[in-house]
Amino acid sequence: MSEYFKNISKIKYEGTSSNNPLSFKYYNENQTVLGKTMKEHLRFATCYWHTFTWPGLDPFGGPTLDRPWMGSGDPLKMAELKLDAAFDFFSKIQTPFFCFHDRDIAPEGSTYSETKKNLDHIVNLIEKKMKDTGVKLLWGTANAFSHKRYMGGASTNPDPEVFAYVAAQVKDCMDVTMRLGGQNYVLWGGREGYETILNTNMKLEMNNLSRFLELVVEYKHKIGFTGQILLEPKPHEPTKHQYDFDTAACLALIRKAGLEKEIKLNIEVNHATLSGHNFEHEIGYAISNDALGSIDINRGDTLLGWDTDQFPNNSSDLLMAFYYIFSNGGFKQGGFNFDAKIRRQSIEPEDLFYAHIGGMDICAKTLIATEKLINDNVIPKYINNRYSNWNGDLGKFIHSKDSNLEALHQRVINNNINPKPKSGQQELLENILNKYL
Ligand code: XUL
Ligand code: CO
Repeated sequence: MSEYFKNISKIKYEGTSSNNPLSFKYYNENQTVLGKTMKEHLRFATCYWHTFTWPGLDPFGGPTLDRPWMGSGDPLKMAELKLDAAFDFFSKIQTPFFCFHDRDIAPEGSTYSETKKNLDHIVNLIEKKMKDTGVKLLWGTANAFSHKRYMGGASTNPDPEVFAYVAAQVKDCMDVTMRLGGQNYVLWGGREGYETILNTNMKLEMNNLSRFLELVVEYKHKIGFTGQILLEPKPHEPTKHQYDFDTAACLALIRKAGLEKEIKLNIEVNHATLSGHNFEHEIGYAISNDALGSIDINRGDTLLGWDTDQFPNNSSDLLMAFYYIFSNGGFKQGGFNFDAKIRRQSIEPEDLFYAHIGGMDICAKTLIATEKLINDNVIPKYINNRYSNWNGDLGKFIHSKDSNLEALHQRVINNNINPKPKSGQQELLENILNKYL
């Protein structure tokens, strides 16, 4: 048990009649929904970076979160203190998984070798903590965006030495992720984009990014890592134009490298909205292309145009995305990672618990609604009916090898084809959905 969370005990399910703020109202890990327990379906992960490393900065203000491990002592000792608190938190909030960046768990040293030594030291401790607590690793990732060497990008940097450096860093991080039994490895290209076309060779940068993806996949097979490799789309922030803008842009990158069988996507709610889509669109697009790997569950703020990374709190933002995910079998290796942070005024240890309890409860509540929506079979009924003519003679002919523009031209004339518009029934469907919220 850590000193920092010593006043908080393991969070229990108490149901909606409970007034205890440190209890779950909907998340009952052993409750069966859609044939599996909530724990098995939701596969929640706490993220190391926002929950334990972010000090409460914003562009105008300094740190507000006064955690004991954020003091000015020996950085490695601080990392150990943070680790104790983190595993105490995971065990009490009961997310079965956690996720990390290499630099969240261990400090950067003054040389590459020193950094690696720090990482190995902490990973030894993490391995022991994972054994003692049973908490598992959903995914690991490398921070290739905070240090100034990466200011012009990592694998898309104009300097090949930076490419080599990030290759070394990702190799170590993949080794560590595999050693800790990670079920996925995530690539989020924080600065894999550019600020101005005035100084940018876009073609070279994209070729280099493609080469980097090839090297990652090749190494995965070399070491026998059985986790999924996931690319995480984000349109901008920190960089103005990012090559991994959204699901469609990521799929284009993956296809450019010929790796569509090897790389899937980690889709984040707030990144979806920042790219001008909504979450369900990004989920639906990925599933339709057999590319959904995992999700980062959070939300933005409609009045703020940046990545506020708030905890989810609204079922109507999530229901259709959940519907898509769970009517397509849910996650096997992926999960729900809370890539979310508390507000900078939420300075007490309890605030971290309230945030995760709220996020886990809203996901559980939405999962229960999703079960009803799936079992009532209402949406497929409308969709199947809308597309039903594709099962008929003409639909089949269009996809047959006998069809071509001339043959279709002939059919329109011979059969006097004269399509009649039909209602899309959007309002009716929105009213039906309302019953499940
Ligand atoms: C940044 C973001 C990252 C990735 C992992 O917006 O979402 O935390 O999830 O690097
Ligand atoms: Co994320």
